[in-house]
Amino acid sequence: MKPFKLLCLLAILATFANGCVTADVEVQGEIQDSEGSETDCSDGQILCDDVCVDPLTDDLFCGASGDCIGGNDGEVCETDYDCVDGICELICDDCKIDETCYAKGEANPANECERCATAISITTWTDNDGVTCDDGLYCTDGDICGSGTCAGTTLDCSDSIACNGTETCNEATDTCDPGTSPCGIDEYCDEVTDTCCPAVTTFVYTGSATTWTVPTGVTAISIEVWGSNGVNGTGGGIAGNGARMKGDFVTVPGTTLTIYAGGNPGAQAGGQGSSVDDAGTPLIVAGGGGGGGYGMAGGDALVTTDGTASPNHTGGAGGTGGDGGAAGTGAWGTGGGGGWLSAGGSGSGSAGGATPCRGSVGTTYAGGAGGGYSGGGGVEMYSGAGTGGGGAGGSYNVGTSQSNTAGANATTGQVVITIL
Ligand SMILES: [Ca+2]
Ligand SMILES: [Ca+2]
Repeated sequence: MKPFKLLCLLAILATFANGCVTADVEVQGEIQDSEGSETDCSDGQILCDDVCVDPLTDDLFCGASGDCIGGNDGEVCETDYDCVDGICELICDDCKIDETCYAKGEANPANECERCATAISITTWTDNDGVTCDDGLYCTDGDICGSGTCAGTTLDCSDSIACNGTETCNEATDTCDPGTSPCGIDEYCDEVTDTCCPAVTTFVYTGSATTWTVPTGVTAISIEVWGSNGVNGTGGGIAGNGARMKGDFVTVPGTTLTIYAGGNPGAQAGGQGSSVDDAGTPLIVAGGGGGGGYGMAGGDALVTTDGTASPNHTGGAGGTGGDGGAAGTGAWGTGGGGGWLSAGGSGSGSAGGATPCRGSVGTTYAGGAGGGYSGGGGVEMYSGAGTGGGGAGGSYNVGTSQSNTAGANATTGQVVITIL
């Protein structure tokens, strides 16, 4: 007979010996151990691996039941887990939220406006109001936590200048974008005074150079220059016209540009070139026309850089590459027109035009030469040589969006600067 069954028989016999008849024999928990002896586990415990354990609290046999073998042996609780009521549960020192432990004060990884506040709750997040945060939006400012949510106030993109328009925030590009200026088409926004000012400034011939300083905030201008015509000759000799040159230029605010609007002083003089330069470096030059000779026309100024010789008489060559033109020979030969870099050559009849871009004066039968980026050529003149008009000055333009016209100006020169 096997020991277990012997045990049961003895128990039954003992019951009869006591005079009690019962079939309600308590056998559960009366178990034989591996050495062959019987082991009693107290109520609520079961024998697992030869040891009586409480399956409700035992970390090695958590939730075990019955014979504690195979699928009845419960589960082993891992580190940080304790067996509670037969189930392995995560044990946290501070907060335990959604089966994860968080230290006291630790922020919710999914919401920086919530934190573990053990004094308030160890099982749910607590609002972390009043701390700075980032709502991820460029167009909000001063982001702060409130009611567990991060939010800011609308970012003020205004530059406090009205005349350049109202800036707006662009969330897509994380930028404050400029507005549309309320200034009129002929005005620009002066950001210093916050005033719409005339965009166009015109300079006319005065005989002297003047300056113009690029206003604050102005980064682009258009310059249009008109070279002066020459002076008509006697006997119906029509003077040549000046060139017109126009271009757009990138500017640095505060830069002072030098302006000269050409004239045509002197008898039968060649016209002066008109120019704008930045500290001696020419930006744009419009050549002056040649002075008229006796009954003979002066040359019209071209839009190319070289000066021209007399259109109708032997004379000096036009200057090239920014130099003055050559003089005409002969007792009354006229001087060449001045270029940007050098004066025109002097003839016996008149001196060369000065640099930069001044014309030469004419003699009785010969026109003076126009000035320009390169000077026009003077006219050869001596007794019996006939008559002739002066050569014209060349022009120059390093601007963009150019618009240039040869022989466009039949009066004295001017310079027009437009703020873009
Ligand atoms: Ca923000
Ligand atoms: Ca503004």
